[in-house]
Amino acid sequence: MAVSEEQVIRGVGHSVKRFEDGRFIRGRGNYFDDITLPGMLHLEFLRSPLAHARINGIDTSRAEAVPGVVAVVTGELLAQHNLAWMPTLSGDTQAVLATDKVRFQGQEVAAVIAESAYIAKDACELIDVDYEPLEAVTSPQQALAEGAPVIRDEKEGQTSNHIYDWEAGDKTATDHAFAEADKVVSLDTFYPRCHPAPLECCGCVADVDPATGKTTIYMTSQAPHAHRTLFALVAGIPEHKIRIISPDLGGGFGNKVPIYPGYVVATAASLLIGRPVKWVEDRTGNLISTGFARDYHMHGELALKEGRITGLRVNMLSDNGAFFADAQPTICKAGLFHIVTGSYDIPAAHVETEGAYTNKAPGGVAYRCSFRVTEASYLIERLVQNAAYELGVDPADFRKQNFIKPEQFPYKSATGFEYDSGDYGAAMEKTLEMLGYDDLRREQAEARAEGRLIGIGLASFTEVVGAGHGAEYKIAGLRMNDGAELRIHPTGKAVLKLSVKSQGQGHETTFAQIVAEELGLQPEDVEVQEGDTDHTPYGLGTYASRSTPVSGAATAMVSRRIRAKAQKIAAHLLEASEEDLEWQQGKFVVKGAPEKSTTIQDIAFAAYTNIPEGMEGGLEGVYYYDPPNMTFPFGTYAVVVEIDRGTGAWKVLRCVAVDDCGVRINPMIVEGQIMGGLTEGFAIAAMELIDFDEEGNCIGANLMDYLIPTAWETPKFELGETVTPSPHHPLGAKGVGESATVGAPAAFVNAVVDALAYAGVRNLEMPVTSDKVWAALQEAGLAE
Ligand code: MCN
Ligand code: CUN
Repeated sequence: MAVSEEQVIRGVGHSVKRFEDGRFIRGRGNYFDDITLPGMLHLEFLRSPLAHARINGIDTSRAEAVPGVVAVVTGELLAQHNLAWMPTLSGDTQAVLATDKVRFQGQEVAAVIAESAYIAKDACELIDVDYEPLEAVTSPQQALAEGAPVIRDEKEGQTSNHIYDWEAGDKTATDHAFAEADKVVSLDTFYPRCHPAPLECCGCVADVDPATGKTTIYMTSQAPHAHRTLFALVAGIPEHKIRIISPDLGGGFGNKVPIYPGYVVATAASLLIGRPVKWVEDRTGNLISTGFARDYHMHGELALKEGRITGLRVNMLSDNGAFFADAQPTICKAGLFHIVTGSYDIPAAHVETEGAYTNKAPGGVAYRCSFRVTEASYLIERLVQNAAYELGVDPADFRKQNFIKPEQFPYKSATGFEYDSGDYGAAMEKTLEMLGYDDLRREQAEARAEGRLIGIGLASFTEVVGAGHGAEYKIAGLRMNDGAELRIHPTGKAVLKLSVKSQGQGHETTFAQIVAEELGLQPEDVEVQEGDTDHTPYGLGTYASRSTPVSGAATAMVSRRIRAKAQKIAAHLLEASEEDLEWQQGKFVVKGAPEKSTTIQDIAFAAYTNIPEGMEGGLEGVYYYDPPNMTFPFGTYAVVVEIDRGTGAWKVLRCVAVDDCGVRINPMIVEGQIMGGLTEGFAIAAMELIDFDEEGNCIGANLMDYLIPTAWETPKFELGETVTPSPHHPLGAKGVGESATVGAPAAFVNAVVDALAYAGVRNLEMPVTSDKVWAALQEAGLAE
């Protein structure tokens, strides 16, 4: 059972191939749609064709008469069970099925439960809804204008479409900085609505057992424990009678954080009918009704004095759709948008935000960004580039001048964050070196002389990921901390159970590596289990790149706790005192007597068979980790583009990305995360757009209209790294899952703007499509 001396434990820092891929590449993944239960029924929604209309009546009789239809559920029926409305994660209410009005196109109006999904779908078309169309409100400016129709007129005291005001920072100090400035640079920009669009849409199988009362819901959930608690609170089902199983997920990207009407109606239907009910969302349903992203109108101003940024002022207007359903910590009305000071040492900043209801789908925040960090990062990185142009200095030099310096960490930002660690200059230098920046700037000038337009864009982002700590960061009253439960079996094989839930991030591999690192087991000997609330410890789930910062820390801590017990057993086995033992990876050795040692495997066996007098048997534990702070990963990205003066099309010549996420547990998986994130960041900058016409019709309701990138469009990425450990994380790791999507959009847009900046162009709006570039070329007299 002994581990040979030479055997390397593949713990932290090893690019272990992903264990989960064995089943995925064999087509043996287990998704919710693979689940078929005896007697299972199928649910389909009738969705509203109108963005805003009063419902005068719903006639379900024709649908009910269809053979195979078991029930037609309307909001009125749900209202009898007090389920027509549900609370949102931002403390608002959201219609499960429309009762009084429809408030966005695609809103769920009624549901048909039938023997097959096809019957249900056909029957939906036989439901007659008497709509009285109302004026549609499709922008927050329109929503807040005098005389706009009040969308949420069902809410007591709601007389306008205003949702919230929120601010951060010091207004007086900021005003002062602007009064003293020798230059002010401002930018108005819009971060448009886009959508995470995971490969697998949402859905569930709800199974309420009439005999036992146990409710089992197989659902596409990034946060199964939080969802179970909310189900218990809202539906009044005792929590121990609810079991949520989040099986393999085909991507999430934030889309699977909110609770959607589909889960609620399927569960209510199963309860009422006494048979399992499956709901499978189609692509259009996913794109038009589930958690969208962004939709932020931003105005930013930098106060500049002697080449330094002395102040930042931001006004933001957010379009939240028909229900304020952002998934975000309760105290943060605009998420973590106040990270907008970014990587810069800005002494004074003030951020004012306002949210508005519109006749659009609810649920903003999702899509690979820790609660509005992308919007913030985009704004500051665009502003900083423009400031460099106005000062006539190089954008890289201007950033370096204004970066928070390594010796300033932990750094208190003007909007209230405490950055844990960073070395922004190092990441920047590495990027410039990989890029060959100085040569490239020369080539850019030469190319321009020949009439070619080349642009170089930089973005030095700082993220804030890994929420909590639990005292301040709560969602719907639930503290943001997470658990890990570890059991070492007698033969030294382990099972690790987690509260977080992978959607493709490789947790089964990386978390096993953390145990491997701490206990000297091989990662293959650790099975990682997630997603089943009956069998995993409590915690708030996977989003905001929080799995490594929170559950990763819990895993390290529970492993250390077990190691401490193992040391006691080792002392007993070696007949030595505990203090005389030294831990070497995988074994305890008697100090000064290297021949006297016992392996973790031997200790595990003894834990069940040969324990010291008075000790409790077994080798297992659970740890709930409440992080003292968030982690602040960062990096510098650089993009080089060339613009076609004949069409406005731009192509990416280079994309260099240097990331610092502290200690990397699995470098290969981290690189995979970054490449995926860069692809999405590129797509947001270049093509992804959920738009609406004046009547509130969603343009972007299918993958012909909503463009997601394929391998064909995706540029080649060159990756680099620096390592600045987080001082408060037990392994020094920071989250990384969203970094690239946060940092990349500004780098791409900055590159295109940079190609045209010499001709006075200062802004292009995302997605930067060729027609927008073409218009800019024409205006600047550069079109060919
Ligand atoms: N990792 C590591 N070393 C670090 C940091 C992370 O080895 N210093 C590893 C982790 O152990 C994990 C992966 O990288 O295997 C991502 O870790 P982390 O940054 O902790 O993020 P989460 O696991 O919490 O994942 C969430 C994040 C979010 S919020 C979105 S959105 C997103 C993303 O991950 N959605 C994804 N990446 C995705 N990747 C895939 N394939 N699919 C999604 O839906
Ligand atoms: Cu906001 S996308 Mo991820 O945090 O699930």
